[in-house]
Amino acid sequence: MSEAIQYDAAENRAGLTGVKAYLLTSLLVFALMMLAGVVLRAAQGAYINIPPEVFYQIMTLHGAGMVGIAGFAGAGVLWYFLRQYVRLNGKVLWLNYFIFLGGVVLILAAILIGGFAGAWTFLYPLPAQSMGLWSPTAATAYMLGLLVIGTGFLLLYLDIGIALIKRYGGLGRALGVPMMFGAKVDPSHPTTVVAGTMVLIVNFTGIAAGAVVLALCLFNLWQPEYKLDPLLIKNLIYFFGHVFINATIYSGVVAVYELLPKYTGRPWNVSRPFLYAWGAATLMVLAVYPHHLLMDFVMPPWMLVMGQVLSYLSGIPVLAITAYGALTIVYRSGIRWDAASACMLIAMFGWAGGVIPAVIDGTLMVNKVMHNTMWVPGHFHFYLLLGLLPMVIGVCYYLSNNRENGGKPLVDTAALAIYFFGAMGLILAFLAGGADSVPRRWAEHFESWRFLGQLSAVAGGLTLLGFLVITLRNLVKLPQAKIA
Ligand code: HEM
Ligand SMILES: [Cu+2]
Repeated sequence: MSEAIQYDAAENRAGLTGVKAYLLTSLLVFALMMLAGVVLRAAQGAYINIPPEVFYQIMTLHGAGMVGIAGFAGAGVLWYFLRQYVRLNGKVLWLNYFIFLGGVVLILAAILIGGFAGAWTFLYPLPAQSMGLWSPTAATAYMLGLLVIGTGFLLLYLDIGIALIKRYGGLGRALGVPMMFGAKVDPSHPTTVVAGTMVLIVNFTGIAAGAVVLALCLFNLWQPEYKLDPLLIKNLIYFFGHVFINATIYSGVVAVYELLPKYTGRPWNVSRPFLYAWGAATLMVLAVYPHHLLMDFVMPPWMLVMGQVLSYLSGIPVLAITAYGALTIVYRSGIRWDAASACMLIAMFGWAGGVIPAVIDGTLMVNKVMHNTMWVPGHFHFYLLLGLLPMVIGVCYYLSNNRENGGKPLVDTAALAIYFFGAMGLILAFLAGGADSVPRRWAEHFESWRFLGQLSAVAGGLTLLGFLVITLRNLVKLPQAKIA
């Protein structure tokens, strides 16, 4: 069922250099965007003084840059492992790489030259009504940039989708649907194929919705008499945004499924609970997004109730089955610890830890108080900094160290520790701000809030420092690493 795909030399080279390019580009962009984040926190802590419109430009850059590169890095990780089981096209991987860069240029121009500062969520009618801060051209460049990036991703997913269908005779089979409903469970069906199929289904849907809403907003920008329904637009944007950022983790988690078995010498086989969890997540990730609209009282009540109830259910099954699987596979396995295997365990911690404040905020009564406070950046920085990023970093280390085997240089251990504790400090200060009702997305903070900003500026600086060392180490080793 799962004998590995054979690639010829040229295909192999295109694909594997592509994977390296994705990973290294991601590390560099993550580092640059972290610097932007530290600047934001330093400004909120009044360590530095920047004009509010510049704060919002940097915030837009940080938000859009981080979300985009998170998706890009997740795609690189998923692609690398999935190509073992289905025949993926390295040229399409590269095509998406260059389309992505093209989109980035548009977005950078919109923000840095055009002064666009409408936040990565481009909530209608903000891009069109800038109160003179940016022109419709700048807003166009920004939204066109997102549209271009989305198109690249859709092409990449198209190739993945075709490959999955060719190999497994349908997406349902790849996801393991027949095995959920009675067919004998085939333990050799790859976990990565199940996860990859889920990501493909949800992210294709999410990005397609994103493309629709971007096209509508672009049209409105140049034909202002063509009015849009703000509530519908907000629903579409958050549907897209929720799915896209969640899909980054669901892509990255295949690293855990693939690497832990290699480090422990124990297989990670699919089981019925595993398939149920991923099957349920496929549906729920698409339906949970109204938890972003809990304070929009004009929403149909049933949707808000669905948003709350699914918030409890949506993330939990896959997280539980993965965390449980990870713990049982590691327990008494005599696992070989190095930077890569340590990252996988940090990732499980960060993902699980970040889900807790997320679920709390998905509760209507809590959201009444916590909505748009620092609690929100608190939860998503938790599972992105300590969940997704360790998955990506771990894969970089795994590929960099390949064949060198063993050895855990002190510098890597130290860099990871600094990164970890810096990120924890940053996250806890965000959450403490949330508990104190400090609003998110405010350029200027009251005197009494500044201490938390200063604390996080230092913690964020440490995070960046650790991450820079990690980046440099991989920048030196990964390009020459022989990977298969
Ligand atoms: C050194 C690390 C980081 C620092 C210091 C940092 C700092 C910040 C700050 C200060 C904000 C604005 C908070 C506010 O609403 O007032 C923010 C927002 C945000 N950050 Fe980070 N961040 C870091 C890493 C990351 C990472 C790794 C990601 C994703 C992979 C990320 C994604 C975001 C997103 C999506 C927003 C929301 C922007 C918006 O509200 O429009 N950040 N960050
Ligand atoms: Cu959400």
